[in-house]
Amino acid sequence: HPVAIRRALISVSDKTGLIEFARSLSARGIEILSTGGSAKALREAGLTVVDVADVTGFPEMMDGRVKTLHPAVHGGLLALRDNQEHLAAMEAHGIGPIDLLVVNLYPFEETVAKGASHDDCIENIDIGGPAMIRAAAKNHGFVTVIVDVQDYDALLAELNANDDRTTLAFRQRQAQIAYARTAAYDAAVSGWLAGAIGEGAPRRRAFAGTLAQGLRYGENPHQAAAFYVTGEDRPGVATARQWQGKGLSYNNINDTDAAFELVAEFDPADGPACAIIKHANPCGVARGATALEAYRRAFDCDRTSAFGGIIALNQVLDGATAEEIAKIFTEVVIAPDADEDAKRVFAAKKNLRLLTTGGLPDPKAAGLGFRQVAGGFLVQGRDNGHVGIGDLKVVTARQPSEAELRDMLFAWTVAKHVKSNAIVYARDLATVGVGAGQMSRVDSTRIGRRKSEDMAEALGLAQPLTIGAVVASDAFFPFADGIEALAEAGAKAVIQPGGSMRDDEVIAAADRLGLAMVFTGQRHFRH
Ligand code: 93A
Repeated sequence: HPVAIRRALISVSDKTGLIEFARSLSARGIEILSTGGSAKALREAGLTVVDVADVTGFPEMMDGRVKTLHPAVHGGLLALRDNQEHLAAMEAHGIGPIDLLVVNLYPFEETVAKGASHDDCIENIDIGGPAMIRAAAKNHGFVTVIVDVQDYDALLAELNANDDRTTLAFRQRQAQIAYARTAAYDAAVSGWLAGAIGEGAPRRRAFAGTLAQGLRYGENPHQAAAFYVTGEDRPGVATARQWQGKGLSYNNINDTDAAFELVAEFDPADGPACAIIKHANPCGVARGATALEAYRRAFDCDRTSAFGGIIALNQVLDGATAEEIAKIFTEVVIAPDADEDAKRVFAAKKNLRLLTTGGLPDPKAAGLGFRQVAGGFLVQGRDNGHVGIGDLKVVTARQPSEAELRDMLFAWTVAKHVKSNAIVYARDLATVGVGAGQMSRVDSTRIGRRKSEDMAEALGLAQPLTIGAVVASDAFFPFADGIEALAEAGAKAVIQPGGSMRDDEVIAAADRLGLAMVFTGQRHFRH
């Protein structure tokens, strides 16, 4: 089904590459119809263009809201070229066929992203563009549609290879891209409206992202992958600037996100914090008087796992911290900013990627999370739960000290970002043992303890740092055995949601073992 192109309609907001592309079309004898701004740009470049207004017999009106919405355009796009009735209708109404449609839409997403006014955003909702795109894509049996400036070259190559015609395969592929574009566009409008009216619930929402980059592969080399961005106004890995190093991999992006979302929990006004992530779980998180100290303390939680990890800071990366980080192999460092010294230090480390975000996301902000299941996907509100000191309920005879309370809230915040079942041992605002992703909570307590014992041996400490530590558990203890295991590890205070059927037994065990325990009333499962 190769189809020749005789008449094209060009209506583009993004005029990148337009002139050169249109010249190529013109040189092939293709007639070009165009709308106001596009026609002007083409004419200024010396091209011959027919105004759409002359085709429709109507001027562009209502600030351009109505320019291409006319049977002379839509009939030309939709008519079946092998249908006698359609051809007769064209003839009767003086409608000429349009064989190629080149449209890119009003920049709605960019307008929202730059914080434009409500009216500006509304005005940038394109109606005529998507209508034409959908019409041309429906009629891809005869019509070619191009919606992305990146596909101009592909079309020219197609014409070169097929004697100035397009194949059905090419038109189908472009139609598929076209519908992906209009679907994403409408989803962006719906998402923006949801934000404007405070509709945070995941019901009756359309979801879509814009392709940001293809990835070399997914979690494993045999899986294809790509990175889509949603245009959400949230500093993080999707909007970060990369200063050096090769492109991020699928796993890098996932881990960098986990690292940055975790470290963002710690307000820089309270001082520096550092998180080191491996396989989406933290292997060390700490606060410190300086970024350097925070990094060293995070590193000392589990030096073995930190190798090849991803590091996030909640404040500017400085030269001294960069130098310390550069001592071992690290995949990615992400921070709100990095000073010149830090950039200089990292410049020598070709494989290390440095990302800066310009700020920290608000961990309490609403948002949506997605998870794919066979044949569908689950949507839920982002886990933006937060527990303050006033929310804690002491349930044991022993009252926790102020230092213990401070460390418990720290451990609790970290536990929110550890895969369930999560057990986090902490002291002096640093993790000293993390048990992640186990099917049994008791196993997580044991793993955290063993990690701490290994580090004590490696660092030549007299005893593991879990002795005297506080512990956070992401969900309640169903039985007393978890508390017994923690006491055995030497922990002295526990923070957990509470709410188990056997809370009485669990509290009695804590009392018997001399532990202080607080309930948060909130759970942080993470899978
Ligand atoms: O305001 S619209 O929704 N009404 C229309 O009839 C219409 N036709 C094309 N916007 C419309 N367009 C859009 O105008 C195109 O999608 C394109 O983004 C833009 C090109 O306008 P110009 O050629 O004047 O720069």
